[in-house]
Amino acid sequence: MISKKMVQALNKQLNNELYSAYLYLAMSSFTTYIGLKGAANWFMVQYQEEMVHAMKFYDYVLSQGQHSQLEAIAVPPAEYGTLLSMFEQTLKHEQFITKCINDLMDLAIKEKDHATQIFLQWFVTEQIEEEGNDNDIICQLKLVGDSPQALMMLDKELATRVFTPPAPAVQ
Ligand code: OFO
Repeated sequence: MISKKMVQALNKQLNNELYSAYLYLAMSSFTTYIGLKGAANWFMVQYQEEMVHAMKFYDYVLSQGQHSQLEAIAVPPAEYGTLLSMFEQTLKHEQFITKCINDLMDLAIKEKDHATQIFLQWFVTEQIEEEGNDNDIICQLKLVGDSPQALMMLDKELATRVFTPPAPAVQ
């Protein structure tokens, strides 16, 4: 049986994932505003992925016979600077999320909660991909430097990202 402490920690992460979604939605709005529609698409896909992450926590807590205590979502910044700065902020945020997932896993191990460890394993793997994607784009943006042409080319590439909805759970 899942502990109260574990449920509270999972609910906190549900809120973190909703904040992640909110942050990337704000970034999508900002990049549209400054004329980078490809980057806006990238952040919109990121927003959709974060909503999937949030719902995974929501569904898992229910599957354990508990329910989620929903809390207020923090307000994301309104201004973000350059695209390079935005991806550096994105990486920093994802490193924070990685730490949160690791802390949750540590708690699940401490409590010998095997089901929650299996559930969290997906997020451990996901965070490797999340940080990797951000690092790749940061490298590309450093190569772009001050060239508007190179920035527009990269923006076109960011426009190709598509959201893949998760496969339905096998019954
Ligand atoms: Fe960005 O991985 Fe969830 O929060």
